[in-house]
Amino acid sequence: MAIPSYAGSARLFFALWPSAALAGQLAAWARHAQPYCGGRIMRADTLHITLAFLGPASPARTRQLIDYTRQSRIAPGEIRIARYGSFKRPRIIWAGPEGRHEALAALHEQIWRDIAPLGWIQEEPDFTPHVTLLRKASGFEPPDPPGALDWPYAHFCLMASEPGGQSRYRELARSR
Ligand code: 2AM
Repeated sequence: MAIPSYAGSARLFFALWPSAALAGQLAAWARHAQPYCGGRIMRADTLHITLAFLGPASPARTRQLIDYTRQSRIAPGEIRIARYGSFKRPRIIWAGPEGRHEALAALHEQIWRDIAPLGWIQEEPDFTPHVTLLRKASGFEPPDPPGALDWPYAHFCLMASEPGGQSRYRELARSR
């Protein structure tokens, strides 16, 4: 796959992307919370869990990350999306697992360990796996969630968030 011409200004991140069916169910979670919390509902095709956020990368470093992603293999797992949560300062309402998800935490650590030799240093404070459902929320007391969702995963993706702030994401590579 060609490296996009905006490489350098795009922000890169590793993510788990849901199937279209699961994204539709997550979108229903967003619609369910919106009357309570306000904010802007994220488009179903943008919903994901970020495993590691890198930020801008030069074309050469982007190529290294694409190669890393393509040769990676992860243990398949499952996430039970069972709760709403919120980040008040960025005004986000999200969906995520109940409690700590050991396999996701391990995957997050593994990715950062693997890309350290490429010069990437983990700057994220702590890892809270979540799917952002609403942005610019005005209320932070979401309702009880609809029924839990089971999210099986078998690979992760290297994604580029295109400049412009419209939540336009492009897959650059995926693991095996
Ligand atoms: P958010 O949904 O909680 O805003 C693309 O922007 C993805 O990277 C989103 O999942 C976003 O999380 C995440 N992201 C953006 N900036 C980040 C940062 N500084 N640290 C961690 N994750 C970030």
